[in-house]
Amino acid sequence: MSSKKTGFVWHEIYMWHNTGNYAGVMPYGNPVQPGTHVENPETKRRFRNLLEVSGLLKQLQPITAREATEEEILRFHTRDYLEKIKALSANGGGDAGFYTPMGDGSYEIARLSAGGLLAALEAIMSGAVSNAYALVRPPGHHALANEGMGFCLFGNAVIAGKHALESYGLERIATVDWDVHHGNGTQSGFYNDPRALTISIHQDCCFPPNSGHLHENGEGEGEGFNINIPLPAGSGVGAYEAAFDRVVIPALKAYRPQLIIVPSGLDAGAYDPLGRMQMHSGGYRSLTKKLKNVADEVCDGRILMCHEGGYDEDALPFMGLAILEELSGIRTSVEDPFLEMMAGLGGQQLQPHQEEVITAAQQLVNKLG
Ligand code: 9RB
Ligand code: ZN
Repeated sequence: MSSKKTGFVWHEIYMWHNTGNYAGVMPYGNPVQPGTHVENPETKRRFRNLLEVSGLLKQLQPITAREATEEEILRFHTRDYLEKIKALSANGGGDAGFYTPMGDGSYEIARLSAGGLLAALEAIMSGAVSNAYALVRPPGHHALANEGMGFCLFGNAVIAGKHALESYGLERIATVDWDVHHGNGTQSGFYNDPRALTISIHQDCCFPPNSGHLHENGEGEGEGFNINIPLPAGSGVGAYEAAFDRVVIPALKAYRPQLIIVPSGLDAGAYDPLGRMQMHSGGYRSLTKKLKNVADEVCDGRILMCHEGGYDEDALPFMGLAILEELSGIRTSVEDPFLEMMAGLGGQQLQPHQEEVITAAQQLVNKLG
């Protein structure tokens, strides 16, 4: 086992990105009473707090975030979009696109969010850490080149992936997105590019609308290098493990990326308000273990995880802790009090209609050769 530590990115200012008054995901206005936006600091704060209270935080390597430069952001986004976000941010905020509220100063915070991944990537590539988790905000996996979407301003994982390819000269990277929603932005960033294998495992047609289908398989030179696994609502740990064993891990073994980026949304958790899946901390622990094993085999363990969605304030921190325990190889004495209850839910085992989707996705791996 590597003696190097797991890196951890956090900055309090990430929590100051203001999504404002909403009713969950819905803009308010009569007849919708104003409330809080679902993507607010609380799950992220509680995740970090549990890392601290468990004693794990002090055993991780803190990584200081930097702001991504304009050039780094423009590797993915258009100049017009960057200028739009900059102007909104300087003028009290507004909507960056499709259901993506932002407040005063969100431009700088979003640059620091993308740059948190860049700093973590630099630490991984220099060998200062073996792998890393960037607990950043705002999230990134829905953002398109010219439009904010689904609470995401800049495509953090795309910007990091392009940095790996263009500044570090890597020839192949992979992304494995386990957020309950489709990683459409990350998919779009590399859709024509065979240097990135993009994989998203998500709840079928949850968000964005009509996105994340099996047939979205890349195009041009990138044909074959995008894999979607749209699992039916209700899928549990058995379906996720089977999808990893039969699709994600074989795809990574065939492609042999030199770096694995994981847009890590924890909204596939059983009690998450925005998803209808049944994952729990044991499931995320198991998936992280599988990823670590394959990363050890193909890319010297280089895994960069970046935080995306996840809205179950109470149970999410335990899912995050399980992931960081596996990444770091350090087991704390904290037990997840939600685990037994969630593991006992009906439908945790792989069901035939879920297996059908996995079998169809398996065909796409064969094309990778
Ligand atoms: C609304 C619509 C949503 C729904 C879910 C998300 C989740 C993001 C996430 C974002 C926006 C539609 C309010 C469609 O966690 N990603 O990882 N908004 N969806 N129509 N309307 C009226
Ligand atoms: Zn999500």
